[in-house]
Amino acid sequence: MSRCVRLVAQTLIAFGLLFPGLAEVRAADPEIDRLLQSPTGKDWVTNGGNLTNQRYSTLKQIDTSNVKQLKGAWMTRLKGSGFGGKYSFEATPLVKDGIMYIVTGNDDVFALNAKTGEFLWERWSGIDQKITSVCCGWDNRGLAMGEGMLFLGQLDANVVALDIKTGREVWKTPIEVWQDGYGVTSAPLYYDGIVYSGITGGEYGVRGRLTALDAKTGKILWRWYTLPAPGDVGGESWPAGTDHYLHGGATIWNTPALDPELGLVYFSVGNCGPDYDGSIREGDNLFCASVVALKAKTGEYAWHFQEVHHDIWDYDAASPALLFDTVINGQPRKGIAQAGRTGWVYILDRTNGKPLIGIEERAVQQEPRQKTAKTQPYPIGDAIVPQCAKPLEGYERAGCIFEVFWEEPTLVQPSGIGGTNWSPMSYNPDTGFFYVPGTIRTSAFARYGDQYKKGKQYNGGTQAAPIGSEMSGNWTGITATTNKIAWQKNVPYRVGSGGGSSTTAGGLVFHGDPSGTIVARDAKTGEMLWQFQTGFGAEATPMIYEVDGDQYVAIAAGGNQGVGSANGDAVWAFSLKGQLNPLWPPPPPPAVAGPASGPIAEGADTVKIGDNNIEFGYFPKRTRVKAGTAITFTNAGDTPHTATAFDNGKIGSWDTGVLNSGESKTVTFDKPGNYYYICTPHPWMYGQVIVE
Ligand SMILES: [Cu+2]
Repeated sequence: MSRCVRLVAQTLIAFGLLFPGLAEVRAADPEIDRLLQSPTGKDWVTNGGNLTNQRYSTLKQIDTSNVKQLKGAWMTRLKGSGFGGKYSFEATPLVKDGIMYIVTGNDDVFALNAKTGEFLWERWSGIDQKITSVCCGWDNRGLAMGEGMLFLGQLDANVVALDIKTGREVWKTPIEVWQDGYGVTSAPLYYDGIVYSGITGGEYGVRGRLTALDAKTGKILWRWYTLPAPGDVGGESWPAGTDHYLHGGATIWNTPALDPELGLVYFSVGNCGPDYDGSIREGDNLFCASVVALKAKTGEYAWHFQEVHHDIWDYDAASPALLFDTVINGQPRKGIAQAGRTGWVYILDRTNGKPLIGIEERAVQQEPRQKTAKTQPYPIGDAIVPQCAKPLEGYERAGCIFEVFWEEPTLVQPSGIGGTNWSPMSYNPDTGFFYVPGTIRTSAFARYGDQYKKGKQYNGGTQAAPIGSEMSGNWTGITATTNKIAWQKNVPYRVGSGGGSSTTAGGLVFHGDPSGTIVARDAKTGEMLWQFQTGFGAEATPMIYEVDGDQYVAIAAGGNQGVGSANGDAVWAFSLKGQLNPLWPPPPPPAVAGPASGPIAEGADTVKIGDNNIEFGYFPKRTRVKAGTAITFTNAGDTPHTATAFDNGKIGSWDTGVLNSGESKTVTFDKPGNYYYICTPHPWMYGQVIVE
């Protein structure tokens, strides 16, 4: 080895670079780029910890022997930002040099002293409160940093750069228009002068894409469309002569990962639109429900792997893709893994997108009207959630994963929200396990027709959970080299739609819980070693950092509107020197679907939707009236809602239609009976009218 090469090698080892083949010569922000390429330690400078999205911290002051002593070091309430029924609080804080940066569901950003929780600056987004393109709760999954700036995507489809010292806006680039159905909920990724952003709108007939922006100026460098035009790679997977490629969804819910040595950026792609109606989009429908790799500099296509062909179940790839290195059959391998809503972890070779352990294409049940795909990929290994629905009274059809459906409601597990929804899994190189959040829930799938209308919901069906069906969750350690379950722990509430996991060299896995607790588990066994009640739904992913020699674990606690956990605006940090005790538990989220519990309003002939700052609910939820009563449904919220009959999964025997903010519709109930209803754009909202 020449002296020069040796010096470079020593420098790389000193920096502990993950990608040792890479010698970065010029970078726009050499320090951040070095941290992004290194194992995560004192600082946590990007959503997934570093470019791998592993969420693995090398800090080990807190370990399996002392984690029981953890207490609150500080707790800060973010002045009511993102506090309310329309919000979820899923962001992972970033920490650099003792300063924490956090964004709320209202896209407001706060800088806090990471040692004390004191405010350093705040930037209120001022975003339009009447945005109608938010499908699934107001949410922002986090920030990126580089070149003295913080970067965020907003629900109004702007990507914004802030001065990291003051919070002052440096640039703002509209990557789309919210009125056309677009928004951003994912945390961007910064690397080597480029900001990569996903986009949402998969339920609004949009055209998904990854957008790369110049970090300095905000100028759009390139866009790569997840819906190929005719003639593009994958264009043949859509019906010829149609414009589905402009409205077929395939949005990006989470932060990409990046391998600088291979020069590739990786991301997971969401569902096709209309979600539940495959009849009008014959073909595999690339790149819906896929993992995609592009050349990081130019956005040129490198490879893809589609997890679900011609998806009609909303089984998209929503959780972030994660890079890891391992050894299989004595060979070092470069892996990428993604936890799907199907309940499987898809483990691939990140150089070429081929399965690393094995994924079989198997023939599946057919429904010609839905133009179903002939085969579906079945990963070798274990699914983390049950993949067959139990029969339920009132439903004629129930089946397992990929069970077909048309207009007759059909029970299927996993549900269309997973398996694993948006929440990130983590990977611990010491155990070789992924730590995967799972939702256990049934969907009653039914298709109906839908017309594309600009900026409006475009679902083509529903997947509401049957009234009275059970909903729960689990945490699973999956062995990365076999895709088999190493350990699994059931939990009472759904996880995987809000918070994910992080893991440490101290042998621990940290995650939040909808009941409000933050939990530490033994990374080897899954045994719960510590829990602490934060006082609010703890449905964000924890992160780990160090200030002045002390290790901290931090989590945002503000609830998740889809799960129904308690709202809040808190950030907690825990350390071995912490003095703060737990708070009282908030009301738990529902573990059974529907309006089954709660008071009945006698004689109430008005129902408000989204009233009282609880956007995704009916008030009263249950009412009892005499036959012949006319009930007036009024949208008192910000978002368009409906009240639509839900009879054992069949919808629409009566319907208010879409009510915009302030609009009302009266429905007369002539016959005695029990009338359940849902909101079709938000099928987790339930109401009940009992007619005597
Ligand atoms: Cu609604």
